[in-house]
Amino acid sequence: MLSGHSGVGKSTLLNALIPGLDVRTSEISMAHDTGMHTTTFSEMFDLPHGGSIIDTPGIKGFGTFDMEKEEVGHYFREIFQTSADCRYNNCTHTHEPGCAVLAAVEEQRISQSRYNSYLSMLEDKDENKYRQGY
Ligand SMILES: Nc1nc2c(ncn2[C@@H]2O[C@H](COP(=O)(O)OP(=O)(O)OP(=O)(O)O)[C@@H](O)[C@H]2O)c(=O)[nH]1
Ligand SMILES: [Mg+2]
Ligand SMILES: [Zn+2]
Repeated sequence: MLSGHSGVGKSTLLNALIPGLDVRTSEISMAHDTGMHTTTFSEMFDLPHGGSIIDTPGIKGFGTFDMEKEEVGHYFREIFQTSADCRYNNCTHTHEPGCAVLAAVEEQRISQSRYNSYLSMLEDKDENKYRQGY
């Protein structure tokens, strides 16, 4: 069974092992310099010299499953504290008027890199990167 992070080349290896097989592989994402999800379900193939091999979908990063989108900010101490001053209590701190977190990032009271990490975790939720069951 081939298992490992998404984009490490599991399906590419499989295509190399089985002549004629053309399992879908993905281009390296230019934006993140990493592979993108390609294999979406596990599948078993017969090897030419006997035996079988299973290709599985890889995970893209550490899982933030079991966490609601609105909850992501709670795990960033300074974002959580600052969010008490946001105008809306369901503020996602991305575009809302009166967002205290955006103001704090602007004024460098919250570090840009921490805020970027927050955004990338939100984005993960949007893309539904993490499959059920992981
Ligand atoms: N440079 C380099 N690129 C590779 C290698 N193996 C795979 N790639 C490239 O990495 C990208 C992702 O490969 P995949 O085979 O789709 O990755 P995967 O592990 O099956 O990914 P998931 O299906 O998302 O789990 C493709 O663009 C491949 O061409 C390698 O050994 N070297
Ligand atoms: Mg694959
Ligand atoms: Zn906010």
